[in-house]
Amino acid sequence: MTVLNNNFLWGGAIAANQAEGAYNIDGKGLSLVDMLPAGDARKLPLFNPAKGLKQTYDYYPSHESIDFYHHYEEDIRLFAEMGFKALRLSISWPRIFPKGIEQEPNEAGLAFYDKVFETLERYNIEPVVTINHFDTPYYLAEHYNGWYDRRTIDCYVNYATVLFKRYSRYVNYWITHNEINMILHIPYIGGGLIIQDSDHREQVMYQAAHHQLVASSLATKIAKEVDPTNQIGCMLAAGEVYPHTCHPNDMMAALSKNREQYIFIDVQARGAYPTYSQRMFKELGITIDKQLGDDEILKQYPVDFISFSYYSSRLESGDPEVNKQKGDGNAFASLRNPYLEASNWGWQIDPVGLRVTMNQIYDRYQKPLFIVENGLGEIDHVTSDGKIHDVYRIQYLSDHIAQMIEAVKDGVPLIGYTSWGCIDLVSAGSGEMKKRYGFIYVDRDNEGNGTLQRLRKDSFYWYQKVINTNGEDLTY
Ligand code: P53
Repeated sequence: MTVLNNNFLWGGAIAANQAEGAYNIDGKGLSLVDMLPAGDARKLPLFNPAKGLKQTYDYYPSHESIDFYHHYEEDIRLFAEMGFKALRLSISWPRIFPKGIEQEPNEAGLAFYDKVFETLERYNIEPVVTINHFDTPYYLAEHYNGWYDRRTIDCYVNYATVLFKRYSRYVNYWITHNEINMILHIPYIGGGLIIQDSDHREQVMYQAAHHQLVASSLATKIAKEVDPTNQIGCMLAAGEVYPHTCHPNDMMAALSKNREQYIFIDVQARGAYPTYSQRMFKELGITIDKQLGDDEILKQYPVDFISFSYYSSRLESGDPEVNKQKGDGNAFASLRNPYLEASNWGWQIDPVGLRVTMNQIYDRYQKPLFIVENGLGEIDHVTSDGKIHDVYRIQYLSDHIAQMIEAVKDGVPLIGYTSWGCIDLVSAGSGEMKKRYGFIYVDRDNEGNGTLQRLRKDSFYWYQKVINTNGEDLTY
């Protein structure tokens, strides 16, 4: 007896800005990530674009990336070979609207995704489409300060409308913004924000997030008008925050930290800012500038499902001194949990945390969930006979999928599971290729050398079996 439905959407996830390359081909405009270098040099422009974007760099990893733009047929064929039922991918906004402000879309950009969707259809793979995955046109960052400017809502709505009209015949599942709460951690790629030292940082970030929320509801409205069967999801960078100890102050601090991520999903799933936001905004010294009708539109058009990424749980203390020990292994700073091991990038591995997180999210919203990212970024070695024995990745995925199934047994309705970076791609946080997530290895290194040849890792065959048995056989 399988626990998961027969139509459970097993698959993988990629994003245009990390996979496609072809950054200036067929009329594409510059994206936010096209301005970011790799490795340590990435930190300055990523976290402080007001300073870091003034320089030019030798190498920009997104410009070629893994060249999915020219390899999509081969890559989709490999996904089909694993038995994928779904592929989560994003559309590059500046491929469709190079600057973001145009009225008419770039036909060559649209034609590319026609071909991708036709290929997926041929293999019976359901596309799950992120409309904005860290991919606001760079022009809007430069000229509007991205999502801080209300006009960006109109640009997005125009863009989303084009997508719904063109692709609703292929696409049922849409995600309006990737990891909406990431705007608080990496506001440049989350919101196209170039925050100056003199700015009130939180004011800028929460105002921009408000515009994203309004845009998401407006897009939901239009999606339903174009095709009532369209399913719209929000997307959270999830991961339960645990209290550092059982001290009540630590518990309260963890609760507040969790609210910092749930606040946007509270709006998208329930249709209104939660009551705790009033005190939160007051203490941050910010006022959200809303226009007449904003609250109404948020109320009327909540999302249909909650999608999220899960890599790790986090820890928070109520003692500011203790919180100073947080590591920066991740865009989410966290204290070390003594019960968990960490990856080479310091991401703490917590499969049970996935079960906890799923239950928390479902208890909160009672809407279907969709795990649209989960996985292990690690260094892989190719043996002399072209094999990649990535047992560490298999173990990570097996342990997480086992806990995912526990959560489904707990009663959580789950649409699907698309593991992150099902084919190796450029890391969002570090720009590296060395941090690999894929079932499929891509021959390309941190400096952009390599043949781009695709190789099946051991995890490829393991995941094929998992899908084939609908999650019954996770052994390795
Ligand atoms: P990379 C940080 C923490 C949690 C999720 O991240 C994050 C990030 C961004 O660094 O983003 C998601 O590539 C995101 C993907 C990203 C993936 O996690 O830094 O949606 O675009 O690639 C993994 O290892």
